[in-house]
Amino acid sequence: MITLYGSPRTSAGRCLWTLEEVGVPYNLKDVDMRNKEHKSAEYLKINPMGKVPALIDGNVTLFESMAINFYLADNYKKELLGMTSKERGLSLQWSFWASSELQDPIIEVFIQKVFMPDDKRDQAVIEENLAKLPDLLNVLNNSLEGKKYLTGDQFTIGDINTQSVVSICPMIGVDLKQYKNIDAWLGAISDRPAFQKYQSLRK
Ligand SMILES: N[C@@H](CCC(=O)N[C@@H](CS)C(=O)NCC(=O)O)C(=O)O
Repeated sequence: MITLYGSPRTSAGRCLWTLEEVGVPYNLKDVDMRNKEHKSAEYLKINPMGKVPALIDGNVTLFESMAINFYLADNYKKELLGMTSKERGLSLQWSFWASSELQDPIIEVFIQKVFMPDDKRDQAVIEENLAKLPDLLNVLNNSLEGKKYLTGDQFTIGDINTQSVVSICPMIGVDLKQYKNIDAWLGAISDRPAFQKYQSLRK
């Protein structure tokens, strides 16, 4: 049985969603981060980075949420990788883009707005990073023109990995409705039963 370490409202969430998409049984094991369980010697043997998520599947132990998602698709539902080389390339492209280009400015703002106490909040960091988002979101919005998903008609891990970053935007005050294609893409994703199950687990 697969074990996923983490909880739905962390980076483990995108893996939980993928587990629902592939439809295999799994255990979700909460890691008590308030009590630093993620830094315990026992957990560091599973994820030496001391972060969630991590996944154990038989003799396979993995960390890095987006890599876990590619592993799950490769093993349990290959179509989620993409059906053609082009789709697989696009799925990877958007996953790398989400983690290396889009995620950093979003997380910088998220940390300042959500975690930082009022007296420590750095408005300059917020403004500097918010200013990066329109260009990035326009790249995504333009690429989605005339497409249901990021590769076209085929839903892939690229959609999961990218949506899981884009979906933080409303929490930091970025209105996605102004990006019409992104808005339509989020709507198409929200119709998926696996996504709905994942959302119910976040509550
Ligand atoms: N690149 C990693 C990031 C994981 C990550 O930062 N997880 C956070 C929770 S969302 C964490 O465990 N933070 C604890 C820490 O950094 O000490 C991934 O995608 O798996």
